[in-house]
Amino acid sequence: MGRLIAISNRTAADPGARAGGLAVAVWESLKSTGGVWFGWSGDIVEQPTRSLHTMKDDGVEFVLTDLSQHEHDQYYLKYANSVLWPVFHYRIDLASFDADAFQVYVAVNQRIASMVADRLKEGDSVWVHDYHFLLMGDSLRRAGWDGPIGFFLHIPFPPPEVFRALPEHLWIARAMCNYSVIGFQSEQDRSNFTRYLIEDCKAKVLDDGRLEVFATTVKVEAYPIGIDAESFEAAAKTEKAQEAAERIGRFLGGRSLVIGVDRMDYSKGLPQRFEAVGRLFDDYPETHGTVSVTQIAPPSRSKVEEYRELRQTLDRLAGRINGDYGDLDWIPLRYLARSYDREELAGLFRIARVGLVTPLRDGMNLVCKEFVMAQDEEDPGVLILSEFAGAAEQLKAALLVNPHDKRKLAEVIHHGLTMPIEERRERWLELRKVVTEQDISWWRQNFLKDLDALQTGSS
Ligand code: GDG
Repeated sequence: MGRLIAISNRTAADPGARAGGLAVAVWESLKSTGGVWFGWSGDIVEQPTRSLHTMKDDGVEFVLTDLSQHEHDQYYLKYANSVLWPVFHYRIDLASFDADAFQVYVAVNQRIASMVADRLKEGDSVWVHDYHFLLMGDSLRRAGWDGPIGFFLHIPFPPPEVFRALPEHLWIARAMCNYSVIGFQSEQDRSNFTRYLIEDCKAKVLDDGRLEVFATTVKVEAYPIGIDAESFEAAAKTEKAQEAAERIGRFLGGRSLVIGVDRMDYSKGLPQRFEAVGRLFDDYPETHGTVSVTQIAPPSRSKVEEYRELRQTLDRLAGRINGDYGDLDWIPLRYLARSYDREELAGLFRIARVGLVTPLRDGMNLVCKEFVMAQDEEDPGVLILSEFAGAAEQLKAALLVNPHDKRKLAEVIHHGLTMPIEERRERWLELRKVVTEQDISWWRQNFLKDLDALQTGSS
């Protein structure tokens, strides 16, 4: 294989950012091919120049650009995070449509494409990540690159009826068809995108499954992303993990722990989850004083108005539940708006009786896979998973729920808390098998195999 060239908004240029599975997976591929990783430096400057930050680490080159304040506001905060993020999570109601922001989004995709195109060599394969760069394939083609370009969307792709709400839907879809391979997290996303291309763009499905559309062919597949299962399992057994488990154990005093860990984002279904927890305490008095729910929710993208509102809603709901049910020696629902180390999270997952992962919509959701790998095989906890997370297509042995149905969710939490050990083990073994077999390397290899096949075909 030739060099792999990765493009993503944020890169792992900072060694501290390499702990996550995705960063490690991309890093490994880049290392083995002497590849290059392009993206945003994370800095905002008055006036971005064409001067780039470059650095080399372990054979991998990073080429990073700053964003201007205007680009950061329009491309990143507005178009990517206040238009694409809500619409792709089926939340047209939260989108702030903005034609000017789209123009800046186009310009940033083109600017980064030109900085990439200058450095591409024959034999390279390009791998673009996520919703910040939907147009990158098209921009690279315009800049003269005709080699393979793969694209992986980490968030959901909505049904055509929702996608059409985006004023720029046709522009975006047409641009996306310049990718050679488009990877989605789930069959649901793949079928949503394919249906849009068939209904709106007269796409034809070829015998080999590829789509013929806009006078080109594109491979559209689901490649569900995994985690570094082995390393997360090991993280749960570290000293740091044990210390975290002991700390929370002192607080629990023998009570059962129900845990949730999510970035504070409206897609994660936190208000609905809190309301279901309220129902749990309303409907099952035996949980009073015997069950403690801890939600860890590190704030994210705090500049966007919806996140501030979400924070207020959660404060109000937690206050209500604790006010109604709390006692001198019991806090029913603890909500911690801060982040913890990966090992600490693993330690908390390990001693939890129930893991609550109930997004309203999620591309994949990695937390549920991490929860599975952190469990103690002698006494595994129960995973409650939203049917609207991409992971639900793989993790069928979880207790699958509709997060909007709060009464039912309360019932399922109760069921999880009282599940006999035999059933817990049986379900966990099945979940563990899927998470270890379909891990991050499996994902990366599947995607790159399909991208490489095009390289071979084109050479
Ligand atoms: C996007 C898609 C898709 C969370 N709190 C802390 C912390 N985390 C870690 C988790 C997990 C990661 O962040 C979150 O990943 P998710 O998959 O749950 O969600 P998104 O951030 O929305 O990710 C998603 C993913 O991309 C990958 O393709 O699965 O659907 O939305 O690893 O453990 N990590 C640390 N402290 C925290 O407090 N260290």
